[in-house]
Amino acid sequence: MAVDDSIEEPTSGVQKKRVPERTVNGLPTMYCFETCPFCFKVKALLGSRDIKYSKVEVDPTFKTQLKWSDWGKVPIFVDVDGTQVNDSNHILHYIDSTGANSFPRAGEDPEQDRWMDFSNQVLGKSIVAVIYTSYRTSVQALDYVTKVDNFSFGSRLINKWIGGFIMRMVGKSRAKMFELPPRENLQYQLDVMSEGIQGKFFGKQEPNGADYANFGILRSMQGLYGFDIVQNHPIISGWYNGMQDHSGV
Ligand SMILES: N[C@@H](CCC(=O)N[C@@H](CS)C(=O)NCC(=O)O)C(=O)O
Repeated sequence: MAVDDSIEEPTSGVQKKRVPERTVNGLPTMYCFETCPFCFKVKALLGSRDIKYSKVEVDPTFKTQLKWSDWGKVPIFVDVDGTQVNDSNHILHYIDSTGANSFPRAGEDPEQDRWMDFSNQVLGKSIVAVIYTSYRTSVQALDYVTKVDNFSFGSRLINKWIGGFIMRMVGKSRAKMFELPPRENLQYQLDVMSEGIQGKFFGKQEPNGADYANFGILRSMQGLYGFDIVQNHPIISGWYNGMQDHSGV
């Protein structure tokens, strides 16, 4: 069968085509969901660096505000010159490289790379297994998410109840990825993560990409079921508070 290679798959990272018309108020612009863990990574870095930016809250049901983009996930970052960057860890590197340039680039520091990958591959999935550990905790989370995210009034209730059911299924499938039950697994993953924190941060004296990546994931859990595991962790709780002070997020 012939393959149409004129159709390009959407890719992560910096895009060739610039989209200056997608910036808002002449500022760097982030397309996000308010409660999205990957978006919190970027908000934390922007906050730490005191970078002014515009936020476009995407409607999670129809994603109307992303129709212009091949990449259909949040976060998407559009710089003032129209440079579009997709995918949270790529966005962290882009923002740092065009500003303070204070943490190693991808491929330069295997430890930072390892913990940045960990944020998506392990930590993100571990928190989902905990937050959506039962139908009750799932509906509780969706009640919050549908109030805070940009859902239209009409779709809020449907998303709370049906979304709660769907996310319970997602939670179950995430839980299957780990040997331990969800709460014990998160506790264990935080223990593992503590090994990467050298001094105050993964980046020693100052946060690096691994700090923003993992903090963002955990920040999205604040106020939800299971956050007590983060708050009570002997190492992670102090690091988390330090990141919160640093970023103001
Ligand atoms: N690898 C991506 C994952 C982004 C992601 O999955 N975002 C979710 C929101 S938390 C999303 O946009 N989901 C909508 C969809 O996939 O249609 C990143 O790190 O930015």
